[in-house]
Amino acid sequence: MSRSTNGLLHVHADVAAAIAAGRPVVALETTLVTHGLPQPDGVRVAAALEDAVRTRGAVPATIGILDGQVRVGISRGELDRLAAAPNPVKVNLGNFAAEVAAGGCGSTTVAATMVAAWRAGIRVFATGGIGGVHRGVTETGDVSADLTALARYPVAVVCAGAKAILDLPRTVEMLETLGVPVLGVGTDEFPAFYRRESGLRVDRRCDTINDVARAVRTHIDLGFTSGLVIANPVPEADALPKDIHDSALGTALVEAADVSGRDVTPYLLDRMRSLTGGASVKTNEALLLNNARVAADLAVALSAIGTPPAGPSPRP
Ligand code: PSU
Ligand code: MN
Repeated sequence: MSRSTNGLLHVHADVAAAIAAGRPVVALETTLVTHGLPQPDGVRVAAALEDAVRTRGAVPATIGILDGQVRVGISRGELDRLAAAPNPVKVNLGNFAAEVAAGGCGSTTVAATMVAAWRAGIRVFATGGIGGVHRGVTETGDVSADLTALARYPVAVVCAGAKAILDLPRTVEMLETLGVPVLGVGTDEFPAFYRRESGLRVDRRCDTINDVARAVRTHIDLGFTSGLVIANPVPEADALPKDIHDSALGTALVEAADVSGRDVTPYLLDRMRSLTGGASVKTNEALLLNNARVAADLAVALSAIGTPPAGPSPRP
């Protein structure tokens, strides 16, 4: 595979050409593939997300770490290798550099994917739901590095809000504290991943993708160096029914009492899967595809109004 090297990044040739020409590119993460979904769903969904991005006229750049190389745009075979690894490392901000230095393999979380996307000059990224402030934070102090990355790197993250396993009111408060804009795609309400409603507000509702693109562009032009949350609710028909959702979540949270650190999110997502008889995985897949499509539309709209200069923006 031919690829260009930008410092420590290994950017796939197709992705590098699109970035250089200001054509639309969408970053995709790999932790949801290795830790968020069971196999073979993970690899199948990853390929479907790439197809969804291509169908809407953008170039997908799935990001992961292979043999110490930060890959921006990985092939299907490489994705299979990552997914087949016995214990793939979940890479966030803290363990990123050491994993690369050691020549290891790992999947990138939202936080790690944002860093790689930003360094490569990609402005738009699609995931399922961002990490945030965990329930019981006053005891555990568990706050996802995704929030730290959102405060630091100017990438628009299209997501179905934050995962409902989290403390959503505290997560929204933290985004406000960090100065991360939260734009609702056709909604006033911050979405709750498997469900559309949370009772919490977004900073601003955007009813067209051009409204979102203008807000993102203006955020960058004003010199903000933070990311943005583009909150795109799961389609109504794909949302988990409230009773099923609430009872599964209640049980999963009780069961997770002894789980800590990086294992918490994968554990809860897996418990939701079995407690809903697999329905949560179908919902997760549907919201991921919906986010990939909206992210591609956003990348196309941004490219049409003139993407900000390629490459990382200057640090303040
Ligand atoms: N979205 C999904 N499934 C996932 C994730 C997001 O639909 O598994 C992953 C992302 O990679 C995110 C991570 O960064 O969950 C959050 O983990 P933590 O709470 O440990 O920071
Ligand atoms: Mn954590």
